[in-house]
Amino acid sequence: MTARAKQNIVVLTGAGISKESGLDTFRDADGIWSKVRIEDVATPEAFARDPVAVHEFYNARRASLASGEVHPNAAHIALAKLEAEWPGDVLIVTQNIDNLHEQGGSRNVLHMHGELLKIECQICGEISNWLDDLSATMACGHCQARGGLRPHVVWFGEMPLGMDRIYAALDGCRLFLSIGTSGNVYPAAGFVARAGKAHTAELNLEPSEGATFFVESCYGPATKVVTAYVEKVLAKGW
Ligand code: BJW
Repeated sequence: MTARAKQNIVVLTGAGISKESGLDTFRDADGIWSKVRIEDVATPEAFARDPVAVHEFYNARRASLASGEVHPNAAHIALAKLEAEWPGDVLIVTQNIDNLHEQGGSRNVLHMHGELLKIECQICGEISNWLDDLSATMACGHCQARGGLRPHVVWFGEMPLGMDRIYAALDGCRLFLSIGTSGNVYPAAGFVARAGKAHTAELNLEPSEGATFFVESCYGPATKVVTAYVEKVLAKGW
C-alpha cells in the first residue's frame, strides 16, 4: 500500500482512548458498570422510571468534563494529526460521549452514542449545547415544555446516530482502526466485519471480544500504540 495514495480511513474509538485522560471505561474492573447498573442508568426504561437518578449520573459526568480539567491525551492528538496530514478522508466514529477528539484537534468526528455536553427535548426534538446540571423539571429553551429534557446520549435499545454515514464510510475505506473498545456493544462491534475491503487493525490495551476478526493488532496503552501506529501510517502506509 502506498502511503501517498488517496485512501480513506475510518477510526472507531471507545472508552479506552480516554482512560489516560482520566475518564473511566465501562467494563474494566474499576469501570463505570462496576459502580452502577446499566439497567438503572443507561436504558430509556430507567429514565422513565427514575429520571432523577439518571440525571444525577450524567450531571456528575458532565460536570467533570465541563470543569476544564479533562484534557485530550497523545492518542487523541495523534488522530488529529492523521486527519490533518493524510491525503484521503479520515472519519473518527466514536462511541464516546466526551469531547476529547474535538479538543485534540479532530474535525471529522461522528458521535454514534451522542454527546455529554448536549441535551435534547423529547417533545420538540431540539438538541442544544449544555454545560450545567439538568433536572426532570426544567423547561426546554425552544418549545418551553417542562419534563422532556434528557441527555443527548444513546441508551441500550435506542438507535445509534449516523448509521447511514458510518456504513457508507466503512464500505469505502481502505484502513479500519478500532481503538480502546472492548467489542461488547453492537452495532459498533460489527463494524470490522462490514469493513470487508479494508486492512483492519485493533489497537487496545488487551485483545477485545472481536480480536480474531482483525488482520493486525497492537496491544498497549493508547498513548503509546496509537501514536506509534499513526507515525507508521503517515510514513509508509500499512
Ligand atoms: C484501553 C486503555 C488504554 C482500557 N489504552 N485501551 C445481542 C446481540 C447483538 C446485539 C444486541 C444483543 N442484545 C442487545 C443488543 C443490542 C445492544 C447491545 O449491543 N447489547 C450488548 C450488551 C449485547 N446495543 C444497543 O442497544 C445499541 N442500539 C442498537 O443496537 O440499535 C439497533 C440497531 C440495529 C441494527 C443496526 C443499528 C442499530 C445501542 C447501544 C448504546 C450503548 N450506550 C452506552 C452508554 C452511552 C452513554 C454513556 O456513555 O453513558 O455506550 S453503553 C457503553 O458501552 C457506552 C459505550 O460507548 C459502549 C461501548 O463501550 P466501550 O467504549 O467499548 O468501553 P469498554 O469499557 O467496554 O471497553 C474499553 C476498552 O478499552 C477495554 O477493551 C480496555 O481493555 C481498553 N482500555 N484502558 C487502550 N489506556
